[in-house]
Amino acid sequence: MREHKIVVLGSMGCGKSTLVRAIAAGAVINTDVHNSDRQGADKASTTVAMDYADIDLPNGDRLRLYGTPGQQRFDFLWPILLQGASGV
Ligand SMILES: Nc1nc2c(ncn2[C@@H]2O[C@H](COP(=O)(O)OP(=O)(O)OP(=O)(O)O)[C@@H](O)[C@H]2O)c(=O)[nH]1
Ligand SMILES: [Mg+2]
Repeated sequence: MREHKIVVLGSMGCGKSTLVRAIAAGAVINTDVHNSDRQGADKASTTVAMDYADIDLPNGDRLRLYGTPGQQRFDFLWPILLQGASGV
């Protein structure tokens, strides 16, 4: 079995968490909280740590899917989440 770590990058509100939730179709680690940054994007909630899901692929491999936070003040998390990634 091979593991594939994929990280979803993008600006605030572009749909990273929505993408992870849609692909996972099951259990997801979700760190969204009430959004108080209305200048960044006028949306109800925002990710403050990461999104995560692991998905079993049809060939037996495992996809480890991470979503970054989008707010600029959480930029420091991007290189941490990118460690060991095979795709973004
Ligand atoms: N128009 C449109 N909006 C969508 C679609 N899918 C998701 N959205 C909306 O786009 C927004 C994306 O929000 P998130 O998935 O939280 O975005 P994010 O990139 O995780 O945002 P942060 O965590 O705040 O950086 C939400 O308001 C969704 O309801 C779509 O297919 N079309
Ligand atoms: Mg998000």
